[in-house]
Amino acid sequence: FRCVNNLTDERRELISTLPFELGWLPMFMHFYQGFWYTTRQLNMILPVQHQFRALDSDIILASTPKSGTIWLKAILFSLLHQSYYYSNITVDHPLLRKNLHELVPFLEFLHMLDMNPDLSAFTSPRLLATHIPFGSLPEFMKDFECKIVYLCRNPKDTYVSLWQFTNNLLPKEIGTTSSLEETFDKFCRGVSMDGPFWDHVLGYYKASLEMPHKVFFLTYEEMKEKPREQLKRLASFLGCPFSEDEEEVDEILRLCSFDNLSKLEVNQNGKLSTGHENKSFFRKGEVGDWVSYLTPDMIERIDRITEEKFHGSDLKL
Ligand code: PAP
Repeated sequence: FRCVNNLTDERRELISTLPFELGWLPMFMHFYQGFWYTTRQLNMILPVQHQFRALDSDIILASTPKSGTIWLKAILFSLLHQSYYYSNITVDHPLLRKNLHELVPFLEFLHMLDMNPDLSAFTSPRLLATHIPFGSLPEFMKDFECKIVYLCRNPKDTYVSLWQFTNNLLPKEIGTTSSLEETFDKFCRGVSMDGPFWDHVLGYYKASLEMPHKVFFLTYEEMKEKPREQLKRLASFLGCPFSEDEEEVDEILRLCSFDNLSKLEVNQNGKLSTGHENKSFFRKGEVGDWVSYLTPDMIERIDRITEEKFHGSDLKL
């Protein structure tokens, strides 16, 4: 627990009762309410569960880690501010100056930085993000009126993206890479940030079937394949459909493209207050990069798990 600030005695006591295992980085992960978290993550999630008060107008972008959250943050932010910024979109859009994780913060981080964050400065509707699994969202959000947009990605690309991201976080003295075999085994056993990956996806998928007007389910691959259609679907779900003139759709997609965002000065050289380099959120941005990393055995294992976990649902990733 030594590397975690703000760990109250109460949280320390709770965490010490949970099953734990060494994580991908040289730190422990804990099994809480069916999912795995680092100590630091749990220290952020516990206060959110007790303190976050949603507004009916809130829009929450929920996602599995490394599913393209930052891309969807950009898209949702642009969508919600389209009339306000449209006239200046290419000149003075906030996306051109700020990292998306600052413009659309994770609930978990807000509550870590400040025990009672003041969200009143956010314009309505508030756009916030989270990686918290559906079943662990704050209790009163179960009867929520706010809308949730959920994003996930095929497990093989998710794994590779997470592995690459983790390698960037490894302390220099440990070396530059964490073992692909070891982390892959952990991922398959569910021991990864907010894992098991498949349970995370299923939780939101079921919620989207039960409450389609409140939970919108989207995959990275769908967004890549038919971005215009998906953006229009998103806009009508959020109650801000586009006019007949589809120029705005294309303008938002261009503004939020990997090519555009990754080349911005702020995303090439900026850093978050957490110490993460902005560029680490823009690696390749492609579907199917896993073919360069996974062996046939690994592919067979992960595909089998996906099939077993999603059996009985019509989910395909
Ligand atoms: P997070 O969990 O740390 O928030 P997240 O933003 O969900 O990360 O995912 C990062 C992935 O989205 C990266 O994938 P890769 O490692 O396979 O390359 C990143 O490159 C990709 N990404 C970021 N921006 C875009 C974009 N505009 N279009 C498509 N993919 C993108």
